[in-house]
Amino acid sequence: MTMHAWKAQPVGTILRLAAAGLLLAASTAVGAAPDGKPLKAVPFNEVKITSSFWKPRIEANTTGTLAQCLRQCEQTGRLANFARAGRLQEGPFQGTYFDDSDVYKVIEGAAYCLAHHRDPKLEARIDEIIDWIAAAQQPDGYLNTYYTLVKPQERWTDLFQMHEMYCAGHMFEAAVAYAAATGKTKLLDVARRKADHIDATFGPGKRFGYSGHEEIELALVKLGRATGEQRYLDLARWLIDVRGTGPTPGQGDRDPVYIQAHKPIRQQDDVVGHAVRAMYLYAGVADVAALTGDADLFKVMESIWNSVVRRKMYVTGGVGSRHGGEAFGEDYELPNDTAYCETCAAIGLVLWNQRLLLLHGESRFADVVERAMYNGILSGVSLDGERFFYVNPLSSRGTHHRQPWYKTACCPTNLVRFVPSVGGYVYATDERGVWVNLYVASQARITGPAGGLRLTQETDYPWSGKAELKLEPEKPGAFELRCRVPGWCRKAAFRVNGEAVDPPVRDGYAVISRTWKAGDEVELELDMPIERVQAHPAVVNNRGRVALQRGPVVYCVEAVDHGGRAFDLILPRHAPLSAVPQPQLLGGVVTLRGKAHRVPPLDWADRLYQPVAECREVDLTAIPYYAWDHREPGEMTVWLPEAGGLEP
Ligand code: FUB
Ligand code: ZN
Repeated sequence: MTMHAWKAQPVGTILRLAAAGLLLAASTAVGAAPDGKPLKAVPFNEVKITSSFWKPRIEANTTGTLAQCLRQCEQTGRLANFARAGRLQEGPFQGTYFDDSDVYKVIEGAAYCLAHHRDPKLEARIDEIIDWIAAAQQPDGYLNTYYTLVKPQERWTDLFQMHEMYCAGHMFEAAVAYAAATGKTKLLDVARRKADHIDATFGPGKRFGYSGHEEIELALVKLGRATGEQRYLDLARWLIDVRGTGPTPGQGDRDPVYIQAHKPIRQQDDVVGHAVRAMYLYAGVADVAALTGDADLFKVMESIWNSVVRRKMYVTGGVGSRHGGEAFGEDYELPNDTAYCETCAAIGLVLWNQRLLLLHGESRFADVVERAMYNGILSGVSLDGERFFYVNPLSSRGTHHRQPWYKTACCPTNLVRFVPSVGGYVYATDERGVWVNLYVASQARITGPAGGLRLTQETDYPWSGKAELKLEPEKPGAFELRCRVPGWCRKAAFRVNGEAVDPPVRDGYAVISRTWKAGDEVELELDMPIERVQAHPAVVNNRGRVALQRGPVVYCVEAVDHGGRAFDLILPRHAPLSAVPQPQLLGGVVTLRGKAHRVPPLDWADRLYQPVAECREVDLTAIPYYAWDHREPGEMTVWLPEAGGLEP
């Protein structure tokens, strides 16, 4: 379906799209990328996760994160705000002006949980919340509890700061997800009325303005795709086109760099400003580029991608290094202890790179998705799903801990919608074949170019680089099976039905072309050694330091494994390290073990300097970064000082 072929779709169509899983895809690229290779993600509800790594996390998301988010939304007045704006209850607005967005994100997360498992009690609870949301909608379609309860005369006067479009965007996403998961369209109807209201207010020949916090752009594309309503797609495009061409309402002398409005989008080539905003914006730009095939937008994406991934991204996939403005810093400004790395920004990075992957079919984008997923995002949530990091530093003195909730609760409510949608990042299709983008044990139902296919993947990834894929096409058919060779992997071996094959690798994918029949098996072995990784020398704080990585997992050391200290460990370059499975530790991890050097504790009373002391050899244990802060608090660091870089 191209943009030009779209027309308004009746509800029946939405339900058919939902039944086909099309509204639950992590992102669906349609339209022509310049290199002509758009992919379609296999939606997560067609991918049953069997992975012993991901399954417990998806379960903890329902039992821990979702339950916690619903409880908190109730206790903090976020839900009551809707009842009050809808005159179902008396009372003032409670909380912060963007809190409506949390409720919408929780509904989106609940919808994904329901798509996995239809739980009538949960569904009834969400239906009730949706009734309150519908009651809060004003006769002209406007819906924002802060403005309705606090400043009804000031709607749309401060787009720079006040998040009205941001909240609307999250509502659109929730509405699409809930309709797709349950077939119920009450929230979708509310969303359409709200989108119609915005469309009647802003656009060519109407009011000028764009959101200070991007999000509505990608959400309008989602809503446009779900409803077939061309106006929503046009509005998304317009909001992107006018950004930075003039001040948005409320801007005054506020800094446009903060909201990526310092230049029109087509002139942007460096990622700047608030990190979450930037990631959402570029995800929306990728969506619009997919719909329009606009070559200029593809060029912008490439420059911005290089700026983020080659100069401003942490080894964990965290982005946005500065606390001030929650923002990107200069090139190579990647401090460890003061790293901001908001969980939402890492999720935004994944949303954006997934879209680029689907547009271009190049594994470098999946590499970014994977890096952020296993490190900078998963660190954001405790193993039981009940506590969260907003900020994800790469080193800590032991005072930074996950919290059950935050006044600004964007991160928990982003995690609740991200974790259950992980299955949507695993497979994709195009007219040539089936793409395996991530290695996650799963059973998928895929409609490929040669018809229906059941694909079973067995693997212990991310702890092992071995995977077995069993294909069961409904009928024998010729197509390509493209298996990603991750950027971290230097050697990959493949066998088809037990016979070694040497497929060509294109754009980071091994392409196995043949006529597939039921029972065919592909085994792959990605060499997964422990790597010492170094940073670009311009990252001054990492000079002389290494990070440990095995496969997609980045490691750290914690004081609890090293007699209460971690900052004085030094890793000799040639000290052997081994990967040790520890099923009982931290939900089941592979630790890295070896010997390190440590400066002995010295007497520092009344001294600021003293001669160096001989180091001692000590045992070193590194754990996956995502699992830190689950035991006794203490020092933690990802980057370790390294000794002895000379050849042995
Ligand atoms: O402004 C809404 C959310 O709160 C942003 O995305 C986060 O960075 C936090 O500022
Ligand atoms: Zn956040």
